[in-house]
Amino acid sequence: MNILGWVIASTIALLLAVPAAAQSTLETVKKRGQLICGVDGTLPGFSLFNAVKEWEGLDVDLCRAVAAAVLGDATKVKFVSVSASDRFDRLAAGDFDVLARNSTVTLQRSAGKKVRFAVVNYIDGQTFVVPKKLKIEQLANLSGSTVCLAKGTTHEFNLKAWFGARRLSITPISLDTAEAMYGAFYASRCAAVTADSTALAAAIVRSGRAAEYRMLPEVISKEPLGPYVRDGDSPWLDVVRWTHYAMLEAEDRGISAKNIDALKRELNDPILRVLLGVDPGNGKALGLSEEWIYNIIKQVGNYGDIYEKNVGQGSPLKFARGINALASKGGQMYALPLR
Ligand SMILES: N[C@@H](CCC(=O)N[C@@H](CS)C(=O)NCC(=O)O)C(=O)O
Repeated sequence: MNILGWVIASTIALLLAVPAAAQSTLETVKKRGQLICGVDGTLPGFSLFNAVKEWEGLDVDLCRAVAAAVLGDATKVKFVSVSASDRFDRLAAGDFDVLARNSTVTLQRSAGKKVRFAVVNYIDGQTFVVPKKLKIEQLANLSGSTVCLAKGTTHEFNLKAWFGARRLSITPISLDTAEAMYGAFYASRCAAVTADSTALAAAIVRSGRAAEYRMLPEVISKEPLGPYVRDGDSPWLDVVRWTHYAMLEAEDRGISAKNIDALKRELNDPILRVLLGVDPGNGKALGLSEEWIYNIIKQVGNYGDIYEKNVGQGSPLKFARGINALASKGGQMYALPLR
């Protein structure tokens, strides 16, 4: 065998011996030309297939922003509804590229598991709703009662922990879906219903019977919600994480869809130059075009825009920014440096 033949033969042997590295979801999404996003689908404010057959919500817009960052087109997303119980298994199995389903970040959902949280995009907490006619004013008054909740959520552990720590008794009634949970509650099968505060408020408003119910004042848990990706795929985790931070940073700097073109022409601010990709680096580091932030903001908006439109003053929910305000405004939303 001559030298060339030997080189070719040994290269082939080497290629066969080394298993192909698993392709990053980033490459898969680019090749497919579409992002597949696992969402709830029935949750006003977060992910809802609405009456005019369009997807809307904060989680939906996060997915659109990822599509804008990766594909330059926020419309190239397919949304898949997924239940609370099998969301992480379906993500691990590859049914979708990112899970954006009001999913709480907890240690045991990530560490040692096949999925990883990418970032926190909304801070929530678990609360309770009761019929006003029961005259229950505070959570401890529910002692000895039943509480409806949804299976596969963080809520059963939190519920038992809160009552257990106070040596109070409580009986959880665990239903398969949110629909079954509210159905059971409206049919008076339980004294209270518990969920993430915002989901609960949205569902009660949507029932059209909000006047009959009261939300109790206690918030019993931290529910930092955020997108999850598969473990072992850091390029993809980075894309999802920095997409959220890009929207936060844009809000902090007053960059919106309306003024971004004008700002792009003002090239004297070095930070803006890096953010908007005039000076390259951020895009290359992520495996994206340098226009990625421009595309997110131009096509989807900054975090404040998507917050107000979906859950804030521009929505039926009218939630104040509260803890979800920017850190620079007293809240807890803080973008790590995009440079
Ligand atoms: N954030 C919690 C709860 C997420 C969840 O799936 N909540 C359900 C039921 S509590 C939900 O919001 N479903 C939609 C709805 O309530 O309409 C978790 O990650 O476990």
